[in-house]
Amino acid sequence: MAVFEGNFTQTGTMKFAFVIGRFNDLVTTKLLAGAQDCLKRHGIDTDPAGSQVDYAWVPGSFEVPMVARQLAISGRYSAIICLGAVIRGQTPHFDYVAAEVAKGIAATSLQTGVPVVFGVLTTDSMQQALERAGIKSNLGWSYAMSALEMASLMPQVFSGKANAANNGVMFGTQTASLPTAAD
Ligand code: INI
Repeated sequence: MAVFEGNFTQTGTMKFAFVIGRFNDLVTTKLLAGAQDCLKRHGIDTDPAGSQVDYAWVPGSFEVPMVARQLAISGRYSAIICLGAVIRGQTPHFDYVAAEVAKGIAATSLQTGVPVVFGVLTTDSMQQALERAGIKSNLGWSYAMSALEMASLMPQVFSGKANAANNGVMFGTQTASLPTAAD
């Protein structure tokens, strides 16, 4: 039998996409910077002109799952990192946006088999959000770590081989069984 476990060392062939909400971009740009720092320090070229990381900006967290799903279906990525900041206001709007983005990201991951990281802060105040986006710690860093781990783990799970040599490679032929854009 086998132990399937991700690692953080064989990152040369990995490809990632970020989907980032512009709403509350004071927070989301800081989450992005933290995540990029983590990827860079694990050997990944985060330059948008390079071959390892793509970036998609969307108006707000509500739109994040739609774009994440299309990117996942493309089969081009080892993992997708979704970043957003949903901050409670005076109305119930927060609850609708937070619920939909969480459900949408979970569904995208489950339906496609591509790891989709839930990097959306849901906080009661801007202060709480900023504390988690760099003032105290930067959760963007942790979200990138989750992406690296899952990008390394999933090929092992798919192949049934622990520490498979194809660590982190996108799912290649397995995209044939993914839902299509028309689904
Ligand atoms: N989008 C966010 O990412 N965070 C929020 O806090 C937020 N609030 O509170 O309204 C928010 N709203 C915009 C939403 O995500 C959509 O972009 C908009 O409704 C258009 O579909």
